Amino acid sequence: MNVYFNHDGGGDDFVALLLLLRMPDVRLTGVSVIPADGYLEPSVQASCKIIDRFGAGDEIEVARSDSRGKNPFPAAWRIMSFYVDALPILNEAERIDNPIVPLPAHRHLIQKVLETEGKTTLVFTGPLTDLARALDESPEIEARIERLVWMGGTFLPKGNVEEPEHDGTAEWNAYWDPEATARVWASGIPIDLVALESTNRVPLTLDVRDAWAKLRRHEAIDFIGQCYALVPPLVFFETNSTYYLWDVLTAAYVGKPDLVKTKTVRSIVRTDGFAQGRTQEDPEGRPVNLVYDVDRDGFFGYMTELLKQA
Ligand code: AGV
Ligand code: CA
Repeated sequence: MNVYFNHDGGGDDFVALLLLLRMPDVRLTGVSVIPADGYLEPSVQASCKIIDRFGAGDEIEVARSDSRGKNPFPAAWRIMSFYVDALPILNEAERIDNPIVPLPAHRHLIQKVLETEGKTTLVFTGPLTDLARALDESPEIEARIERLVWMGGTFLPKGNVEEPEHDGTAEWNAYWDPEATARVWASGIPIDLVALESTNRVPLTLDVRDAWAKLRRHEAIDFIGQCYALVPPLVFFETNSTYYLWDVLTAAYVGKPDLVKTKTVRSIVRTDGFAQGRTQEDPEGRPVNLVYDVDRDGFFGYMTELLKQA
């Protein structure tokens, strides 16, 4: 399967990259980074270092996005990209071998989709801005895209945006750039939506951390243990900063679709006012394939198996 991966530099985005690198059936045709839940430079550098260290010798072009969102992420979350980039396990080598290309992300996406033989699956674990811009610039790419697998959205009454001028119904990746989300909805690309319905079932808990600590002799598991040491786990109750394995589940679904349950939902995207970024059920809306449930133990088992081999 040809996969083009666009991520936004959150802690779990890097773990998703690592998982995609380890999947035998996935051929990564390119990676791009949008500075949404992370800062641009450390997220780009960390991506290259992860490919160098865990990518089995493959070179995978990494492109920087020049997109900016309407509703920025809190700096307290974005700062994690600097911590991940500075982890000693990613800095043992004194240089970065993996290429960073000058093309902006949306043009890089267009180039890779057009030059790749056969169709490409897009995996997005941040906002959809680069895809929306790519579709505006080169609508002909649509026919060459197999589907979009996106971590984003929710149809639950409560999303995960807690901001003063929002009603709380949206998920952050959709809210960062509501117009881009709506642009992708307006396309004919099949969408697999790894939404909060399923990601809410995979919070980072203390038992998960403990299990990884025991397996830290495997380099890749040591690495993710360090990444997840930087964020607050779910102990007593969920808060706005509770960490889930959102993007990691999204990557795992690409490699092992039978871990989840899906159903078709018709929906629209709100771009206005207090509910902006909300994905909302609507009988007239476009169909999406909603990932609404996950086999939690199966997911953690699959993830661990992939990383043990690294
Ligand atoms: O809404 C989930 C998305 C995922 O792509 N991101 C984090 C994941 O990378 C935004 C987000 C929501 N809550 C967060 C987030 C939190 N508590 N910390 C960091 N990022
Ligand atoms: Ca993300």
